[in-house]
Amino acid sequence: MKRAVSSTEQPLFLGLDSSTQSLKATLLDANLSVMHTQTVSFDTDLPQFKTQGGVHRHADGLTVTAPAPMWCAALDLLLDRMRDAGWPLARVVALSGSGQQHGCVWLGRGARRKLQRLDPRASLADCLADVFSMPDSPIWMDSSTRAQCVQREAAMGGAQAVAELTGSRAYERFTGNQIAKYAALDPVRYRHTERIALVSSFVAGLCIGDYAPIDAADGAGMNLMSLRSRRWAARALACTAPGLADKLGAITASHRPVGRIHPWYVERYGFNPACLVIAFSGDNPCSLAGLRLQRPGEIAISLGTSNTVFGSLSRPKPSASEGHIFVNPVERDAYMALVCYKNGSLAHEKVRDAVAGRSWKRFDELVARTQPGNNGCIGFYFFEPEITPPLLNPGVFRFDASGRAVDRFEPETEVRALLEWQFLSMRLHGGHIGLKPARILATGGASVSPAVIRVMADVFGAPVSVAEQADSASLGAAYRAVHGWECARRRRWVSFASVMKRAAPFRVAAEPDKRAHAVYGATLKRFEALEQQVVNER
Ligand code: XUL
Repeated sequence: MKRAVSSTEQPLFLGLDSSTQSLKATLLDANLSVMHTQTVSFDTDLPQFKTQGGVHRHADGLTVTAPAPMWCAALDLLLDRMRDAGWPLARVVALSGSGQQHGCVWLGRGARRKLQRLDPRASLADCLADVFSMPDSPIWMDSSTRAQCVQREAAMGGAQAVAELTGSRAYERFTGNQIAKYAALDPVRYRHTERIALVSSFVAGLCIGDYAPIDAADGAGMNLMSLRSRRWAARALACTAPGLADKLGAITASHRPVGRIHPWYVERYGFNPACLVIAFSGDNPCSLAGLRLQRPGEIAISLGTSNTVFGSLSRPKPSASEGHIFVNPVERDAYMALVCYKNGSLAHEKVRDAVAGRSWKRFDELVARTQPGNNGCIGFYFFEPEITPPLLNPGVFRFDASGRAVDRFEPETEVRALLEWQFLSMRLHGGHIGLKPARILATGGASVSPAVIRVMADVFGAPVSVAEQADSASLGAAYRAVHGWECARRRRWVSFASVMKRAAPFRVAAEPDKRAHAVYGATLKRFEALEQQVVNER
């Protein structure tokens, strides 16, 4: 099976996305066209891990973890499916990947040796069954580290100082606060932990059979890295846990190779032994690459398990009140601004199930029966503790046109209220950190709905294009594989834009309606005041 790619065969590129609910793969040809995609869904394909939506929610209502061994089993299954479907894996010259951000994987003493000595006769799950010093990985949905956030912010000179140093004030889900919690809970386990990886760098490590460095874009979501120098910030490490720098390893630029694929993949699945592995990154940085956001004023709205709104920035202004600044994974010396919502697709589904008989079609029909502005009705649907605005005590709140709290809306009012809440909130909070769109690129499951796209275009007053492949993170990972490979091949920085010239342009799916946009402009102040009222009352 071992052979190099012959000069007559077109090179191929692979992107992996280890997201909250699934592991996906996208295979690209040399013209950047998608040849194949494949998915493993954690709940249904790996029922032995007993996850719901890919996670375990703990009894305190705040702690959320995912079983780290599941990510190995998922990669085994994904590789089997790619092989069984006849993917030409021997032609893959580079691969890269994406991971849900902030989550961490704790690897015990001896894990590195086990990674290096993967045995092609056994699965990853079997080879690596006992490498985890903490098999339940805290993930981005966790909100249990308020105490650590308060303590670390105080140690670093306050929330604004932390935002300026790391790009964000201390957030519960950010890795540094999680490490502080678990290191204090069990210092012996912490001492016996050889490496703490992010989900992204962990899966990269599975591919190279070694510890892989954390890339600067995902590293910015830890409250541990200096945003400007792209190195670990001594002040942030000092107030987290002893000896942390050694356990975190190096930081690398996102376009850099981290190694070649391990022989395990060559022997077992027929990969090309020369296949380069480009640094893996976070799912939002990878989506930025997948949506090819380049011009100022282009912003992305990703409607997934989390909803996010983000865009590229050259001069970031980190704020203690909201949003995050990460490093841009595909532009040198650039940044990306992001606002994240926990109540994304699961909130959307809950409302659909309650009033639209579990049908997206019916949901959209109901939306069409109402007018922009929803006759003054506004709702807030916090089924889970929320990140934006920060709210640990969930609940659903509805207000009629006179601002009176009401218990329920008619089904058609309810569905529109959900969408208007999501997009008005993005306009409000995204605007605060400089995300003012001239053009929107929408991605994620709900972006296929015309009703969703219409409300989005009208709320923002900007044309919306929809990515053809809803999973922009795995596509973006594959694009980054191409970009990293080009840079490595030419031994110099090559601009991402020049590499992406070959990709097909996005088509506009909705133009904004001026009148509807004016209604939303007039609603925004009222929306902001009601949101503040809800936050104050919780
Ligand atoms: C971003 C965030 C989520 C996760 C999971 O800050 O917490 O978007 O990356 O998708």
